[in-house]
Amino acid sequence: MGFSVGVVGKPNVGKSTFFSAATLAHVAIANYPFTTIKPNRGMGYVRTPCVCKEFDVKDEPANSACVDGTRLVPVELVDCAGLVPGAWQGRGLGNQFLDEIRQADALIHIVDAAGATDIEGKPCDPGSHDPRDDVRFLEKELDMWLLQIVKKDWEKTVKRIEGIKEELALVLEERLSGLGVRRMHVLIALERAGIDPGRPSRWSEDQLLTFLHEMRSITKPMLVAANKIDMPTAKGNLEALNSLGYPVIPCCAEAELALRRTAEKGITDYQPGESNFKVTRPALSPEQLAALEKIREKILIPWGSTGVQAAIDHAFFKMLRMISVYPVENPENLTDHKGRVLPDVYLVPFGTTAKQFAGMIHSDLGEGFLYGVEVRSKMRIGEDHVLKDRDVISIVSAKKRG
Ligand SMILES: Nc1nc2c(ncn2[C@@H]2O[C@H](COP(=O)(O)OP(=O)(O)O)[C@@H](O)[C@H]2O)c(=O)[nH]1
Ligand SMILES: [Mg+2]
Repeated sequence: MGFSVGVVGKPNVGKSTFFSAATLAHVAIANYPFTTIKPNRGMGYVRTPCVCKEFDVKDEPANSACVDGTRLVPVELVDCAGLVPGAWQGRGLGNQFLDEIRQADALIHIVDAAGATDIEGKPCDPGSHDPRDDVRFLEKELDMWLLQIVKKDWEKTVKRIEGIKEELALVLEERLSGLGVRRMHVLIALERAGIDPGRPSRWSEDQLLTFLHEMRSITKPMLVAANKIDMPTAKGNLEALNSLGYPVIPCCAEAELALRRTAEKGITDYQPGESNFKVTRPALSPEQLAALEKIREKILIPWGSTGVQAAIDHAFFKMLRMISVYPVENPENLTDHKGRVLPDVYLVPFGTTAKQFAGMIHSDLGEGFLYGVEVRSKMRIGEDHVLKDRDVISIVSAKKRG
């Protein structure tokens, strides 16, 4: 639980606009888990087709919302400090930036696809800056930062591996646990870098860097939100951005913010992620109407959506491989102990077992786990049963929850 995605990038690319739009929830989600949080942390949500339609019930969501059969599940987003060259050496807000990245499980890299800001984020002639440089620059900053951390006691690390014959994967897991590095990540990165894990003393600095580059791309998966697609110079840069090996999602954060604001005020009927909206209140000036029509014609029709919601959904479902699971107490009428129908949905990592899931709902439920019921098939499931996306699960436990 508690996965978060960092919104990162150099200054002036639209990080705060993206973050404001994403965290401006137009539907009330009653008891979301992030009540006291820092100003640059906020709640956005992911969208998933709700199971209410399939089970043909009217649901009463509690920890999430259901709008026309789409479940909106709260997730945490972080508006990270702007990245400046030399952040890894502590330049600018470098330390704050890296600390925020350290805590994030995945990154949405906002890039000015229009090339209207230079490498430091200062405005320049649209089209004159190559946005691919921004991606390479972020990679370099993160890799150099990792290198610096690892090099601090590299001698000692080498001794542990070659002297005491400890496993490199175990040593680095221990050293870098604060960065979310697991043994498996180290092993995969070693394999990809093609270097000898038994003899780190023989690695060149380049090899060490290659290894850390691979490890970073596993522990901090990243997508590129190609922002400012409303600008004429953006379209031509998309193909180039696509060649860098990251998922690229065309995006117009400004349009999403405008649409969510009008929806909040009841001026439009707009659901984030949708390809259209309706003006519901006619009392708009011709200028306001024209601005909204422009968003429809220049963004929603040609691109399918503003890309903001798509980027968040992609980060949680495709990069972090989360699945949505609905716990219910009563498998017959899909209610909880208060009689609410399908009240909650949990986002959990793919691979979560029935017993782990029980423990996420309540520690007692996990400790006293007897068996579960997969409601769709009415089959009993054991503690090691691996859950699937959109499962509805009832847990039977020897301990009643609190
Ligand atoms: N044309 C255009 N401008 C945008 C878009 N998103 C943000 N901006 C503008 O870019 C500037 C910087 O935005 P901001 O969100 O403060 O960037 P940050 O420094 O990365 O947080 C502001 O003038 C925004 O209005 C967009 O999708 N299209
Ligand atoms: Mg900002």
